[in-house]
Amino acid sequence: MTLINSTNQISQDIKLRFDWTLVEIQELLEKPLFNLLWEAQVIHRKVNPEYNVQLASLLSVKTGGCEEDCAYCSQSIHNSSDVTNQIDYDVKGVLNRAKAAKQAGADRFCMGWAWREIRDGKPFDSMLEMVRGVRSLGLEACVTGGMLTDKQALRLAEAGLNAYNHNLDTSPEYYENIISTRTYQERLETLNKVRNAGITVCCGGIIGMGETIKDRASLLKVLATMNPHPESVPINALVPVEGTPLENIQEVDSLEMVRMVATARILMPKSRVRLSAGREQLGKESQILCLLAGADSIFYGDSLLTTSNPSVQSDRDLLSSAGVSVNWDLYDS
Ligand code: SAM
Ligand code: DTB
Ligand code: SF4
Repeated sequence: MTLINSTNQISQDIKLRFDWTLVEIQELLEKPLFNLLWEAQVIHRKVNPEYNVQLASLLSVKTGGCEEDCAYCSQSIHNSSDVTNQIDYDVKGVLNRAKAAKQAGADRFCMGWAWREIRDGKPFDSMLEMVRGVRSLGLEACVTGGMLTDKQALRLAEAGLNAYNHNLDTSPEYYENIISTRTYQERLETLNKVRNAGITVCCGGIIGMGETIKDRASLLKVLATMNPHPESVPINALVPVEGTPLENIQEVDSLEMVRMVATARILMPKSRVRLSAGREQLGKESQILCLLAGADSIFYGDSLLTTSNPSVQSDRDLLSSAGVSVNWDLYDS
C-alpha cells in the first residue's frame, strides 16, 4: 500500500500528457455531463484538494485605439464601440489601483494595454516600473500588451514579471473569421518569446464566437500539446459589445463554459484554469459547477478591461456559498 501524505505527493502522481489528439479532446467536450464532471473533479480534487481560488484583478492601463481588428474587441479602431470614457493610467495611478486590489484580497494584478505590439520608449519604461511596483506590493504581476521582442520579454522578466497573457482566442481553423491583422503563427511566436525569457505563459481563448465544438477542441489541442503547458489558461465567454461585429451573436449556453473548464482541467491538470470574461452571464450555479470542475482562479473586481464583472461583494458571497477556501484574512471587511 502506498501512503500518500502530502498534497505535493498526490499531485506528483498526476501524469502530464502533451500528446492529446483532437478526437480525444472532442470526446471529452461531448461526454455526458455527469461523466465529464466526475472525471474532471477527480483530477481537480487531487491537484487542488482545498479548492483554493486565485483572485486576479484586472486593470486597463491603456484603453482603445488598437490597430488590430479582433472582431470581439471594443478596443479595436476597426470597431465602433465607444471606450473613450476610460482614462489611461500613469505609474502612480496603476500602483494605487494595485494597492486597492490587494486590500480587497487579490493575489494577482493583471495590466492590459490595447496595443498591437510593445514598442520601446517611455510607455514601455513605465510598464517596467509598474511591474516592479506591483511585485513590491507582494502581488503577482501579469501583463498583456500584444506582440513583443525577445529583448522586451527579457526586460520584463528582469523587472519581475510573473506572467504574460497572450491568448490564441480560438482554433487555428476558425481564427481567420475573427482576426485578419495578426496571424496565429505570430501569436505562437510571441508565446515562445515569453517562455524563452522565463516568464510564465497565460494563454487561453474565448467561446461563443460562432465556433463549433471541434474548433473548441482544436484550440484546446494547441494549448494542451504545448510542452510545458501554459501555466494559466483563461477561459472567456464572449462578452458581446455594442459596435463590434459580434454584438448580436447568440449567447453561449452556460453549460458550455462548464464543459470547456472541465476539459481544460483534464488536459492540463496542473495549470491554473481561470474562469474569465462572461461570468456575469453565467449565474451562480454554473459558476459553482466551473469551480467544482476545475476552475481555480477568477477575475476579481468590479470591472474587466472595458466591460463589467460581478461585484466584489457578489464574488465574496459566491465563494462563501460554495465553501471555497480563500485567504479571507487578506480582505478589508
Ligand atoms: N492587446 C492585447 C492582446 O490582444 O493580447 C491585450 C488585451 S486583449 C483585450 C486580451 C484578451 O481579452 C483577448 O485576447 C481576448 O481573448 C480577451 N477579450 C477581449 N475582448 C473580449 C470580449 N469582448 N469577450 C471575451 N473576451 C475578450
Ligand atoms: C483574458 O483572457 N481575459 C481578460 C484578460 N485575459 C486580459 C480580458 C477580458 C476582456 C473582456 C472584455 C472587456 O472588458 O473589454
Ligand atoms: Fe487590440 Fe488586444 Fe483588442 Fe485585439 S484583443 S483589438 S489586439 S486590444
